[in-house]
Amino acid sequence: MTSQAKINVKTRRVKVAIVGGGFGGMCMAIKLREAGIDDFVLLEKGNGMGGTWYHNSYPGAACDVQSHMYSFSFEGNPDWSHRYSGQQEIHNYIEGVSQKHNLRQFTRFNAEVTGAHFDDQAALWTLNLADGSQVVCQHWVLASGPLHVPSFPNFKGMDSFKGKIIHSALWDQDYDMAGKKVVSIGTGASAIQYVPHVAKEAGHLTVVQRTPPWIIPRDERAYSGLSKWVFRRFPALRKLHRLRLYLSNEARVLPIFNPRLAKLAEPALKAFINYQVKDKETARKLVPNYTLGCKRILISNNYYPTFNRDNVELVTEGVKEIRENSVVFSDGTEQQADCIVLGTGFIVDPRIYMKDFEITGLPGRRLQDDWKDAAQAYLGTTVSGYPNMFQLVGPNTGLGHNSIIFMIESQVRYVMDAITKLDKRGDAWLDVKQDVQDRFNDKLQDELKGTVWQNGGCMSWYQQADGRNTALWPHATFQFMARTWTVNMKDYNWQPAIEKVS
Ligand code: N01
Repeated sequence: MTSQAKINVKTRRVKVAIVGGGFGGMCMAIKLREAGIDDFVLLEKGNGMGGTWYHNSYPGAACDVQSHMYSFSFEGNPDWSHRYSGQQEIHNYIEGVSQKHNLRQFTRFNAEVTGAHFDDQAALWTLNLADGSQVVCQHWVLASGPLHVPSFPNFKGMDSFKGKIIHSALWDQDYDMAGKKVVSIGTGASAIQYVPHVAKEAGHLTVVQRTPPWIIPRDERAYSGLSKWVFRRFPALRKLHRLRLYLSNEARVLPIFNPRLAKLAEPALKAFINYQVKDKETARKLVPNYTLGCKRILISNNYYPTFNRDNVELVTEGVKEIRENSVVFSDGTEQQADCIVLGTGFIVDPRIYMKDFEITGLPGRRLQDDWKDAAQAYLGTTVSGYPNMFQLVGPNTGLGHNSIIFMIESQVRYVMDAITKLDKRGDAWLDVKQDVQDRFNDKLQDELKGTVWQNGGCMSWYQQADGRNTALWPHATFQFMARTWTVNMKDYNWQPAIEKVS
């Protein structure tokens, strides 16, 4: 029986299926349309476009990359209100881009993909969806991003808590914190953004810190009406502004390779803490004990001053247990709580968050098995044994210093080149050679050894439990762009179309 014969009535057949409607999936869809390929579907598990920027709506949610950089190069927006935009403004931008390119017409919302299986006889992928339907496609692009499955800590007694528990990525807009006793756990990028806002609402806020982050001042400013007019009237000047921001961000890559350089900036940042926090003991607790850059460097002007408020307390003891109405710390102290806010981040290891997402490739290949030791891909985009499957922001393409949209655009260009070359050759699939992928990853891991992420004296979400960094690209972003500019034919096995084989 051919695989076509197995297709049920709920099956849709397309050339390309995209999984995820965030910046990555949208970019892919736009570039397919520009290439004249309308035979695709975008599958989004949520009910709107924007991915991270659709789901993360906690108070104070904003981007710590400048707006003119954190937007598509081909969809510049002269009207950004501030150097750094809030979630709502970014989401409005996303909606505008989506409308301009008619992306909704190609999108199925509430469409959660639960598995993907390759049929090498038909040279087709079948994607299974949670509602029981299937999509059959020649290519599929996994654009779900690494930061979409919230991580819930498993504290003793957590189930017995009678109050409200809110995760930063699943904010309950209807819950009123006014006058409540709130315990917030975690001090990462999300927490430092919502803490100042929660502090203003809550009766009492306890901030539980396991590891202090390094925080640099936010060079925030509003764009004047004149700047916006100039950017609108002279797009070249807007592009120049973007280039300037790009280069200043890119310069941050230097301390990553030279932790001693990073150390030089630490005294100034300690002074920043002492300047902003009145209580000396609290200020001391807020100083990190690892090298700047080892964990993501955060930016804020209003996080530290929050600790000058009478209703805010910093706790550095670990959480021992949670009771019906309180949180107990490792030193035995107990804090009454109406609400616990979890700023505890995301499950970022794809081997864990994709454990129920079965992917099978060429005969005998299962991604969970192939990634048993570590998630690996070639250029973060293709995986040997999984023909015509592409990932955006896959292994080792994350950034600690610049806009991820730059990486996404590079990857999408690469995927488009792969699809175009395959079509031109009339082949059925392309599959990256295993030795090419292995050499790429061995070299990458060697290069990571000298970086602040491995030598900076911290553990971060950039690393797997064994310390291996499968999250970040350890070079300048233009080096990634150069590597992904075109698909090198020699890196891949090209499978002639089925008709030619028989
Ligand atoms: O998550 P995180 P996040 N007990 O993993 C603590 C992006 N982002 O949501 O450091 C006690 O960074 C944990 O402590 P420790 C950005 O890429 C971007 O804040 O592991 N504490 C840490 O303090 C970012 O990196 C923007 O010791 C526990 C915190 O929880 C990524 O999202 C804005 C704990 C988790 O921090 C994730 O950021 C927001 C436990 N059991 C987010 N478990 C932009 O502006 C965890 N923690 C673009």
